Amino acid sequence: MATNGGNGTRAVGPRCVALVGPFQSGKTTLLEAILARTGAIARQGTIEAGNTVGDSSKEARHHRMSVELTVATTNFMGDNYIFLDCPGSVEFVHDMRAVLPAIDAAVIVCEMDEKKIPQLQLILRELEDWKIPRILFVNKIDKADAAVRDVLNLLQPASRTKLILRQIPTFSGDIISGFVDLALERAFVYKEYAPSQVVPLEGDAADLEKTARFSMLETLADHDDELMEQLLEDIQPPRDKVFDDLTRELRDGLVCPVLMGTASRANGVLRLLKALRHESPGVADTAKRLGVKQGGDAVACVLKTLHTTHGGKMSIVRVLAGQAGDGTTFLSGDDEAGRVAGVFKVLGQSNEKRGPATVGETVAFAKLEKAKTGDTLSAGKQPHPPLAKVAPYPPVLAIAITAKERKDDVRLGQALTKLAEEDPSITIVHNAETHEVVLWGQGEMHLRVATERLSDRYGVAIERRTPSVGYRETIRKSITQRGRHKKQSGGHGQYGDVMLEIKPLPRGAGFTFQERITGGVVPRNYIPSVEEGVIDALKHGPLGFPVVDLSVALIDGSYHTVDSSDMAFRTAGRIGITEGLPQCQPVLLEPIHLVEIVCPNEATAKINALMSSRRGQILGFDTREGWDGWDMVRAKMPEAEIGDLIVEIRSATAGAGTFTFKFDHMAELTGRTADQIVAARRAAE
Ligand SMILES: Nc1nc2c(ncn2[C@@H]2O[C@H](COP(=O)(O)OP(=O)(O)OP(=O)(O)O)[C@@H](O)[C@H]2O)c(=O)[nH]1
Ligand SMILES: [Mg+2]
Repeated sequence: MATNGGNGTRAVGPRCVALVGPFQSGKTTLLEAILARTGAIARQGTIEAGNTVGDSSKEARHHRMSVELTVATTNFMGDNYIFLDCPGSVEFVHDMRAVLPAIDAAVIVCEMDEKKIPQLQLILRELEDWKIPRILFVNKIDKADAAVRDVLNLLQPASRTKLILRQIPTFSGDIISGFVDLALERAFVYKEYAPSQVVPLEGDAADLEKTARFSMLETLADHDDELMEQLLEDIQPPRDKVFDDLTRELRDGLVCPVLMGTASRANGVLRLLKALRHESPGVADTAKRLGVKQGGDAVACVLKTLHTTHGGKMSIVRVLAGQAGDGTTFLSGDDEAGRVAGVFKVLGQSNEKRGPATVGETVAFAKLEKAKTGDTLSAGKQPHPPLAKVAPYPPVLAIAITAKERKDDVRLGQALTKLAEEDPSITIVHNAETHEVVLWGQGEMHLRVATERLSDRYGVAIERRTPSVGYRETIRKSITQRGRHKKQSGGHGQYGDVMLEIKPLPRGAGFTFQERITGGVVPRNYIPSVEEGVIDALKHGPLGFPVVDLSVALIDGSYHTVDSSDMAFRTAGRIGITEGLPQCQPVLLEPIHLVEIVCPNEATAKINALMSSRRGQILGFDTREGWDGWDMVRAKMPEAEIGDLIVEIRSATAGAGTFTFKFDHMAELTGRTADQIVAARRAAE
């Protein structure tokens, strides 16, 4: 039935469709309904029973939310489909963002919930930016009321493209019992876990249908002059023309159709599948959008990287040209990505071995040891230019971790490498100064899941702490201080004697060392050792922190022909500093960062208050460029206060706000706060 596709044809070949949308809108439940409806699974599971194909990892089940991508293969009316169930939480958004470039279409699952509009807007923007054809599925219609008639007014502000209502609900009493499809002009009543039943379109519903259909056609006519004329002349356009327009305008990203249903009862699911079947584009359009030529060697895009307990490393890839299977060697850029050792069909946690993958298919390739998420793989002699690598958002929250048992240190290192490979939105930083391993991520839950994976999947129990703040100390007063090291204990003695001039330097100047020795009172060859001793001592000042912004000059001293040595002068230098600094009025320095917060503008006042309450100095706020209804607040803020800032920003903005920060300067800190920090440091030592 090759009708009503763009230019008259339905897309062919396997499709790759992502299920995206705000947190908890019902994506995983919708996937379940789709899989049951298409026969991939026998029975529709539920989140509550913990038996869904999506969210089947231990962490997802435990938290009752999606914490990673789920891939599911099915077949609908003879076509292969891969559905990518993406997490809705902003903390796990990278798994969604990484798959977007290579998909054919997205289904945005949303609710009639005003609070979730900013989140919806964020997701729609990403899809709009990538020019991904998209369909909105308004879920949880079983909980909706008459306000559903206003659904477009609620949702339109989140979308820069025009939304187009494809279905209107029909009521039985207060409850929505079915819908009218405005393109088909047919009425349906919902049946639980079964296809909706066609019923006569009559009475009120028929009148409402006429009006709603007219506005659907008007929107379509914005991009079709012929249709516009027909509407002006009151001519009913033929049904095929309406479908052709819907298809073309969806594929070109000119409109975003809105369907509705109840995923938990599989209502509205068949209509959604049919819209995907007839109207959404296929791999030919996607390859064209990405600039991948057909007819040559295989080209594929890595959507996700997994380390499985039994199969080793798996790369979820979409093949965008050619064919690849066991033994195919891939290049990624100029490097070899590896050789495929096993092709698998994926359904949630289960993998089934299969033959080579051809254009359009999404499969798991085993053992591509060097492939990374986002890589463009080429099976030819030449690398393929990178298609679209999505950089993760900069991390916003950190924890310091250590293996509970020393013997696990090496395994922890290996596990962290795998963890970061699976999830590039995690960053691991080794802080040489504090000897901390710091795990940076996208939020509390993200980091919690990361540590659960370390213990459950990789068997490394860890302890977590708040990471250290990068405090420093400096001095306010200059002095001259002697450092003398003399030891006479039989045989060779030790002798070193230096006079040091210690002076504060301006903020940011760091450390300088000079020598102003006259008459060789300290022989040349010992001077570097004096400097080493000084540097040693500056690592740990009288307040317990590294000392910065000072100059030390060696101005005098004495030596002994037999007993002096590099070692002795090093010790003398160290003693001079250790004894001198406490007399220089040491003062604590804390790092101050420049923070930029973006938020929907109704939250701006709250954000300002939040910044002030955390010792932030607000520099100003402005509308966010290119973002209607959003602001950007800029402030300077101590690092110590940034710690869990994201948690409060999210709670003030229904999860939509976020921030970036970068180091600005070190500032003196005195008084109670400083005393507490110094006392805590002493206690820790
Ligand atoms: N009433 C009603 N509840 C639903 C429907 N679909 C899902 N739910 C419930 O909504 C909650 C979230 O469902 P999920 O399928 O996990 O939602 P999700 O979008 O996958 O969530 P995240 O992936 O964590 O963002 C669960 O308690 C579901 O049972 C629906 O159509 N109607
Ligand atoms: Mg989910």
